[in-house]
Amino acid sequence: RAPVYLHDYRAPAWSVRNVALEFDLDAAQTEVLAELELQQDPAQADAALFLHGEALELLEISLDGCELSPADYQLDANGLTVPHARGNVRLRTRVRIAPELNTALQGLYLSGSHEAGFLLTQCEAEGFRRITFFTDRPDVLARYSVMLRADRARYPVLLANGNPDGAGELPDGRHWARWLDPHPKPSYLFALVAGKLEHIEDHYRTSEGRDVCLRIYAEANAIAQCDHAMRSLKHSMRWDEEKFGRAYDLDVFNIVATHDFTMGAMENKGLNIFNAKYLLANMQTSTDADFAHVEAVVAHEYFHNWTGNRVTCRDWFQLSLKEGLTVYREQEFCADMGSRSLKRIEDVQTLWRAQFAEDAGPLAHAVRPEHYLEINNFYTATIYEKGAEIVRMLAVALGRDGFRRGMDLYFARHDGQAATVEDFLAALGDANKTDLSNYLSWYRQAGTPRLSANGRYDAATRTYHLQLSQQVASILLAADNSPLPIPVALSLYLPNGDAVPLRLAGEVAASGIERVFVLDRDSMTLVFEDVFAPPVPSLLRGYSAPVLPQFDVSADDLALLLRADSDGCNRWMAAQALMTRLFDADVNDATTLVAMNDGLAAAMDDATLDPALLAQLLSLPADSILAERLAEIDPDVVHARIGALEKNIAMVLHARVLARYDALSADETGAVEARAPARRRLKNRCLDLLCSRNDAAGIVRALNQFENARCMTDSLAALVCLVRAGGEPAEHALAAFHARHADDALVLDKWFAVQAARPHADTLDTVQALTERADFRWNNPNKVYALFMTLARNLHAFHRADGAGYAYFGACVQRLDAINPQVAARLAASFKEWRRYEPHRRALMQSELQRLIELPTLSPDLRDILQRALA
Ligand code: B3K
Ligand code: ZN
Repeated sequence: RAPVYLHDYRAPAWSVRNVALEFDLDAAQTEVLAELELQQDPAQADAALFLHGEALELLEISLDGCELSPADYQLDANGLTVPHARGNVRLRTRVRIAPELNTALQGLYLSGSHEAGFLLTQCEAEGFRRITFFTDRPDVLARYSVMLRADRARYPVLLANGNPDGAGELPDGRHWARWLDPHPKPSYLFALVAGKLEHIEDHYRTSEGRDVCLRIYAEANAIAQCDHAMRSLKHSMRWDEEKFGRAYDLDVFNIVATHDFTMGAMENKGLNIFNAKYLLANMQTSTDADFAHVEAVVAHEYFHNWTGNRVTCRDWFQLSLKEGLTVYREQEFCADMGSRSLKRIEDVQTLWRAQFAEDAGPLAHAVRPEHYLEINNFYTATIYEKGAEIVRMLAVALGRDGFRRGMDLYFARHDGQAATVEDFLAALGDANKTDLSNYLSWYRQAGTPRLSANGRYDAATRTYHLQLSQQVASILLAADNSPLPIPVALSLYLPNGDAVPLRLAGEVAASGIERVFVLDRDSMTLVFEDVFAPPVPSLLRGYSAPVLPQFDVSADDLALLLRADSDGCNRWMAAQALMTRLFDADVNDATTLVAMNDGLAAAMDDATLDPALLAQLLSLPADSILAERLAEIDPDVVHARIGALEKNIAMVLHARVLARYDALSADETGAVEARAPARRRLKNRCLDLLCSRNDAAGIVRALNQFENARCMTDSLAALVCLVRAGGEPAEHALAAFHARHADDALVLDKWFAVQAARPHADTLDTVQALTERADFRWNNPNKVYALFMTLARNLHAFHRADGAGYAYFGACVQRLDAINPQVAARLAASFKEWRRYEPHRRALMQSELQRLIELPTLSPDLRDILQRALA
């Protein structure tokens, strides 16, 4: 397979105006009749008509009503060429596909069992070509009319994009339904669903006066768990109207839940399809985090209706144009629905854990890459999370009203179009009479830039000189290494905890205690006047740019921010910085240790602090972030240092933690109401700390909480503590948990994951044994991720010194590649940091990667990851 390059982009030689599809649906064999109204670009009059198509059995083909003979066209593994077609033509094809053999879950496939399952589609990025012959690229926008026919008993519900356009009976127990989508769309947004599904229904009246019928479909045993998703959907619809002036544009909005889905969810026009994990929610079976995920993903897919569907991407290089922007919108929605600083902390955690690691290794790529081998491998933390950070920087730099003006212009200009990142920047810039084209460098450069800050206080003149400078990432891949525009939101704090009114030299008056300065050169110095004591700078407030901070501040400065910063995110960043310094010093740094311990104790004594923020202040940075601090990663060292740090916190804060746990535990009601999740979060972080030294006091509480839990959050948190401690209580709790939830696939995923996470070398054998169980399915991505994504993060088992973890994991990737290449590729990316490890493990990982890449049969997806990882 040859790489695709951005600079090779050409407008489509052939476009489709209208398409009429007819499906005769059946799990074993489905026939698809397609009538395409094709139009040739007059500027490309020599271009042969080429349509993508994969794994399609061509039964019939005609051009402008004339049947074609095999001499009139060419078929190969990639598609169909009709050399003599010219101008405007009507092409009709009939193909046969086999949904139930489709384990890759791209195109039309079967969810669930042969007897009771239902049919559904996943087309992004290039799955539509596995349904019919088509110009399967995002810049071909067509109007779709879809006729579905199927056996009524087996497939009573028939759904497709757009609005319903009639339904009726057919002979032999069959029936039909027709759907019309008035909005031209790219093929990746096509969807259909057919099967035995229940639904819940609600209504929403848009600001434009349109009555929309909202339905969520799920299998009968899950339909009672869809209410939270429905609420989230209505909140999202309202929010997009209020915050972005975007209303919904069809008469129906349907969502369908499936247990068999490679990704989280899919924004198909008017027919979103969800991994059940991100749709179903219930206090007895879902954690508070699950509830939050459902809200976020429902919002995300809904927001795509404007950022992705109405304005789509010109080509897949622009993927972040829809994904980064939609993640940003989702983040803002969640911030408005709950706690803004908490949401920001969680997003920064994800960015640091997933994106920074990606950006520092061989799979690093720009937010807008220049080339790809397999686009499905680019649904990454960089495209999503870093992409969202770029949009956030633009929003910070433009301010709320300026950003809204820019978005309005973006929608006005590009509605109904396939756009580019340049279009986006131009619209935001033009609406604000400013040039934002320097932000393009953020889209073009891979790697995480560093931001350093050095302050100097001059007591004589009462001035504070703050020098900010940026350094490009060492692994810079793109040719473009120009300085980046970095919005730095900052405040200055005096030792007493007051913020300084900010006045730069030359300004007449101070304006506010927080300001944003855009560093768009290698370095700049800000001079603040009327600063009456040496201040502590609070930088990147709200984490205003996705950079690696390298600030010259003392442990005492960090302690001040941890105590006094009015920005919750920066309080948390200060705590993280203290913990990171202690990790670096293997906890042997008395000044930092005192600063952290005192800071955390003070936070625990602050009755006004949001319990969820306190829980975050008490949490260590993720293992993987701390591991990155070492010149060569030795999992044993990482584990030992983290253990020492955790035990120090547990010991120093023991009395406070115990008291807080007991108080929160006595108050627990198991409710969903707004403040309950924050309290549970703190309670369970306390439990975690109480159990970290295997003290009886902790284990007894964990057992008690497990037995008496009123909600999944509490029962799972206790189970995690018990399993980590091991022994009989762990076995007992695991058995009880399984017995309670044996029929619930999503809860079983948790049960699998908890075991794969146990910090012990033997976990490898546990995982192997778990795959032999009847309730584990190799062809179900959720089960596979529960075991293997978790295993890959397990320092003790995956990184076993004897290499057994790598060998076993590699064998599983190999096995999965034959089933679902995208899943195999995602798992294989877990090896991406192999070069960062100490020599022994590095060699073991390398040889496993080498073994895999030499396999005789390998999917393009997996090969792409292996090649890049080894390059
Ligand atoms: N756009 C989809 C992801 C499609 C995955 C393709 N392999 C989900 C989302 O980002 O909303
Ligand atoms: Zn998305």
